[in-house]
Amino acid sequence: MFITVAPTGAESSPEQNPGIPLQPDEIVAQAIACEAAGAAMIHIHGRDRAGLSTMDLGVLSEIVAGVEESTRLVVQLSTGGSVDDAFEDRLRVLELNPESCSITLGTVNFGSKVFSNPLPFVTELYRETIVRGIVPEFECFDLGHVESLKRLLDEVGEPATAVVHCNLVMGVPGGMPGNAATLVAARGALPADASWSATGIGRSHLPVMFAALALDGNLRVGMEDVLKFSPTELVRDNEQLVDRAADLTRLAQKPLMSADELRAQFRLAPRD
Ligand code: KMH
Ligand code: ZN
Repeated sequence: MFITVAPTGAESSPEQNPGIPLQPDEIVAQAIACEAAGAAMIHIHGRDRAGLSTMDLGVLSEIVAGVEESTRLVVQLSTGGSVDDAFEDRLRVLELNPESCSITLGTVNFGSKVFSNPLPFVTELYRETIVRGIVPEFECFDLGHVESLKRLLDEVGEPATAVVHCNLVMGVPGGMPGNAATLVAARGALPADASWSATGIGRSHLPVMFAALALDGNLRVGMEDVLKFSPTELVRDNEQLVDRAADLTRLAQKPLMSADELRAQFRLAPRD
């Protein structure tokens, strides 16, 4: 199995947790530590100088260049951005030809905001990944998104490298709850042979991780999803979260994949 780290996200602020890496050099430094702790893939969001979400290609390129120079992590760019990012900016991210990108399968309430993903936009994103040879990670925030994924695959065809990889994002206020029963249902509804990981937001982080391990799933952890390490303690940095996930994985006696092994599983070209 493998661990993805999502170090930054688009919504959280340093006031909530000063450990979130926002600027490219901070993200790269945490990426290096996370790879050493056991991560194989990194899910990247960009922030501007003020620390707000940006999909500026210059910022994203700087992060990608730094991560590629200092680690072997599989690079996944977010096309989700923040709830406020425009469709055209989210689509333009693919011009950077990352190895992987996220694609969310439907619109979902996101706390008091709306994370908008109309199906024509989702389809356009997906078609572009096929043209460019990018491995999509299908983000499912709700059970309905799993059904939309199956319809998308039926309509458009298989992904660029024929690997269907999904991430179940659980516990967003407005999405599916982060608990074992829902994970069992969502996992059961995925296309046969799909690769999958799960991530629990906030308080659902540990229950989702335990349930995913029990179901032979992969894990996504990181400060995009969780800012408290325990009810009384803030997360120090992303390495701390990857360390804990790697410890649990070892306890569960599941070998961890390296980034290059994940590349091979995703049928991506090997990196020099
Ligand atoms: N920030 C969320 C609204 C993704 O990266 O593709 C969307 C998100 C999903 O984080
Ligand atoms: Zn994200």
